[in-house]
Amino acid sequence: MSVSFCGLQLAHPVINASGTFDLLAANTAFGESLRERFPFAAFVSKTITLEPRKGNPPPRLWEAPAGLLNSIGLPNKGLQGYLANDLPAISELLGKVRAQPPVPLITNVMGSTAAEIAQLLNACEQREEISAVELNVSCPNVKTGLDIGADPVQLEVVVREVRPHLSKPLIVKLTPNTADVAACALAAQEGGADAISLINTLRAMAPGGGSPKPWLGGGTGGLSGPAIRPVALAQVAAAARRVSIPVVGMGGVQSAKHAQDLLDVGATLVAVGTESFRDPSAGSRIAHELSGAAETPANATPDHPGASTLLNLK
Ligand code: RRO
Repeated sequence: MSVSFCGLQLAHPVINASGTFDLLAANTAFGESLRERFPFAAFVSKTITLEPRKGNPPPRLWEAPAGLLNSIGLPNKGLQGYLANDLPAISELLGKVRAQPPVPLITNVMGSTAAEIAQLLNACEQREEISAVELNVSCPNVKTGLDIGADPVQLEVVVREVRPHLSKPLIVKLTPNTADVAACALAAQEGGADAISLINTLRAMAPGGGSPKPWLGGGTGGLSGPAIRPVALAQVAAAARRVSIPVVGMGGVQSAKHAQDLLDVGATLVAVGTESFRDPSAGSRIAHELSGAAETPANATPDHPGASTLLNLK
């Protein structure tokens, strides 16, 4: 089950999607059992920006049919707050996790210009607790950031410009809110990314319940969860066909079957996101099931009866 990813040795192919698992809160809630059975083979931090951000006004969440809409808006302590407070705490905790090989930390960063991103990468370069960086060019909840990731030409220019600021592996997290995700994947690779990850959430809106004002404080939000799983599969497959660097696939993964589907279309790693809110141990459950998944014929246990069964069509 162990996997080599951008020079990192991982115990298995399951990691977390950025922003979907608060490690410090989970430690307070689950303590020793979290350290005993850590759900992920690598830990990805929530997105960090240069300056502190308060995030979007509430409400920030809406339960969609088969999914979750978020308009969190990147609340974080900013680079200095992260380096001084969260990074030491996260790294101390990861050091106490009983896992072999140890669980590396991937820090997720976002900036609205190449100069800002370069500053973030410079800081990550200097901290040995950080094994790799994921560059978020795909948050649907802020005006900046999305455009860089949606336009392959701009994306390649930015990745190429910031690349020299980091000798560690650089993963570029792509947006699904673009015309041609495979072109963006290739642009990230050509700019110098060591890996790509996808998909982030799909831009969506919750109704205002009779009011023209939408429910979420930020207006629109990002859709995640089972609803986006087929979109993720299509986009991961398209991206993996176009690039030669490793791909981290995510989007609605709830079971080993869903993880295996992404691995089958070319992902090297799979990230679990929304499912961890429902079941914080989902990562270890999926990794465990995945280790035996090869014994199950691909179509032996369909996870959905399918339209023909539901409609009683033969
Ligand atoms: O914080 C957020 O609102 C957020 C981020 Br940074 C992201 O990358 N994806 C998302 O759905 N929400």
